[in-house]
Parts: sequence; C-alpha cells; structure tokens
Amino acid sequence: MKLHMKPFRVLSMSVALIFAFPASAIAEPPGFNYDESKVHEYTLPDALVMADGRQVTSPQMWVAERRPEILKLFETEMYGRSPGPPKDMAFEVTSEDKTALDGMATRREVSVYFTDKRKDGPRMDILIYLPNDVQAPVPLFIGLNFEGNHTVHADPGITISRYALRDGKNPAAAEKSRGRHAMWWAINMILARGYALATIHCADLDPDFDDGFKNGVQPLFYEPGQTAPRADQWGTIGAWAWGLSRSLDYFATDHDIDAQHVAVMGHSRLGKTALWAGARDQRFALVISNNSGRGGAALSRRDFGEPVKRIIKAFPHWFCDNFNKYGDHPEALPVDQHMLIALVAPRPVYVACAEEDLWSDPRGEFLAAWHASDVYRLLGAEGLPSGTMPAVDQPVMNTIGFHIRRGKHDVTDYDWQRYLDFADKHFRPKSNVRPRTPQG
Ligand code: GTR
Repeated sequence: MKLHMKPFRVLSMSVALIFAFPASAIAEPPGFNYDESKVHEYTLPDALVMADGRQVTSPQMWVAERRPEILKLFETEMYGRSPGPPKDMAFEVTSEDKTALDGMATRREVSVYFTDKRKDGPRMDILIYLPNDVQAPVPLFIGLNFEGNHTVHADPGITISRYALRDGKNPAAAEKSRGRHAMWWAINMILARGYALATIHCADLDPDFDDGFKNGVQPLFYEPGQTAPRADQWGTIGAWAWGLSRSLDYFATDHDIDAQHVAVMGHSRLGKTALWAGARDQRFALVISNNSGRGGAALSRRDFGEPVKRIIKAFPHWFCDNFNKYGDHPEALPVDQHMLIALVAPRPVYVACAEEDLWSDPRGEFLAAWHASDVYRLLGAEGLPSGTMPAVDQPVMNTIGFHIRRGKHDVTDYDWQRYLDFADKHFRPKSNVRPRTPQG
C-alpha cells in the first residue's frame, strides 16, 4: 500500500492524474531526476552563521539568538506561523477499557475540544494504548494517522473516525476499514517494549485537500473579516503540528503518561509534520521522521526526486503562501532542512529513509541530518559520525539517529524496532518497566 495513491475527495487536476495511477507507477513519477550525477551544485546556508554574518560561537548564542532566528524563518517562509492553544480548550475521556488487546493494554479515547461548544464544535480525538504491565507514568509515542484512529488496529473497541461516517457514508464500509493500516503501527510491539502509543486522525485538524482553509482549525483563529490564512500563516502541515502540541497539553494532565518522555513520529507528509512539530515545540523529547522527503528531512536545494516546485503545485495547502516564492528558486530560501533538524537539537532526532524511495531523496535526507550535526556538536551532543551515508540496514544511533533500510516508501516493523531501540537508549525505560502494583 503506497501513501502516494491515497484517495482524496477534492483534487486539483494534476494531483487527480497522479492518484489515478497504480502505486507502482507513481512511486517515482517520470520526468524528474533520479540520477545522482545530475544533481546540480548548491550552497547551503550555514546553521551556525547569523543572518548578519556573525558566527555562532556558543550554546548560549545558539539558544538566545540563532535558534529563534531560524525558527522565525521557517514560520514566515515555509510552514507558516501558528497560534497558541485556544482559550476554551477542554479535555474529556470518552471511553476506557482496561482489558483491551486481550488484557495487554488499557485503551483510552480522549476528545480535545477547541471551543466552548464542546462536542458540537471542532475537536480532535486521541486514541491511546497504555501497556498494562508497566508502572505509570509511561513514555509514549504519538503520531498522526492518515485515515482514522480505527485504521491503526483491528481492535473492535476503537471508535470509528467521524470522517469515515459523514456525508452519508455507509457504516458497514467504514467498519471494513478497521485495522487497514495496522501494518504501519506495530502497536503490540510498542506495548510489549513498555511504551504507550497515541494517535490522532490528521483530518480532525485539517482534512488533507485544498479547500481554501474552510474546514480545518484555521478559521477558529481568523481575525474579524479574515477568510484565509495570511501569506505567513499556517497551512495544513502547520495545523497538523499544532494539533500534536495540543495532545501534549493533554498528556501533561494524564497521570498514566510520562509527558517528559513523549516521542513524536510521522510517516511521509506526516513525517514532515513530526519534524515541524518537534522543531517548534521543545516539549517533544524525541522526534522521528519516517520517509518524510521534500519539505521534511530532505534538503530543498537538491534536485533529486520530488522538487519543491512540484510539491507546491500538487499540495498547495501544505505550506504557507510565502513558500510559493521558492518553487522556481529553492536556492533563494534563507533556510534548508538541515536547519529544521537542528531546531530539534540537542534533543534526539531520528531520520529514516528507504533505499527504493527515490522520490523522497534518501541522500538528501541523510545530508540534512549530517549538516545538522554541527549544531548538535556545538550543544555537546553527538551528531552523525561521518558525511558518508551508512550502508543499507546499518542504523546509526547517536543523538541523531539514521538508517536507510531495504525496500520502499513505507513504515515497517524494522523501522519501529529501530525507533524503540533509539527511545530505549535516550529514555532508558528499563528502570521504568516495573509490574503494576495490585491497585494498578
Ligand atoms: C507524495 C508527496 C510526498 C509525500 C507523499 C505522502 O505524493 O509528493 O512529498 O508526502 O505524498 O505523504 O504520501
């Protein structure tokens, strides 16, 4: 199953044509460069040189001056500025089952209401699995999902996503999609390793199509008379990342969750989102980019695989309008994606790519992680050891983690095993993994 062919309800002509092809035909769309020898030379902006030319010489200077400067550039030129939490936000636990997955887990569903209309207003629904044999509070992985919480596991107790039921859709058909994406989530493995898993349907925050920002969370924050985000305000990736931050607001109130040890993970467009969420919100303790490609971990300046121009054309809603300036001129961007990864420093970040996922430009993802290493080193953390890409299936696990695995654009058990190893290394949950007391 390829995410490239995910069906959308409203599509521009060009995107509709792309999605009409079978997955194998569109994995690497024709007419783009997949030849490393044809990549043009480029010069990256230096993460450790201020816009006014001063060299960043200390961790203090990074934290006080350069980090905010870079963050602001990503906000105004690429993903758009996002607001803080809505003033009337409220949480409600809507279901709980302590005997889920044959007693292995507690399943909890939580609604986060964004307005005082509560249930009748916009909201996001978090699905959480907590391992039952582990002493609370437990570290947790959070990731957005593509097609509804009920698609991440065949568990009949998960509430079907409201998007799968609206517009007169057939509940029996929605029921059939239960567990459809279970192979991307390794939930039993995550629980067995002593971690909790939480997920939210990305459409709760902003459905993934270009509707002029009518049905996502953006309108909640419009000023009087405003009908669309301004050129430097959030697009869809910004709204998705904002929702991930709202989940952290909730986790801080849930005594079963160790909110100091939350890892944010995402695949493909949701991997771009995980990086942006982790860059903006330093409460995320660990960040994982799975095959995030252009607009995620891959350097924008490399003309290999998906070009910046193409991503803007196919997905005009993902970024802020200011980003459109760079479609023909990625070299004019004041930032590149090594600086996005550097915004996570010195927190652990893992960049994972796949050998056959040329559209995502695996080498461009590696090089971004490598160039981010300068900032990690300045902050006293270990980046990647060398500028030579590791061989296939040879993961590197420093404060920056990296692997290129065999295979295609996908999330596999191999990927999850590495993320769990990486989290073990940085979160040291072993000291945490103790049987629950009889009172639980
Ligand atoms: C593709 C897009 C990629 C990637 C992918 C996905 O069509 O060009 O940047 O985000 O979709 O999210 O599945």
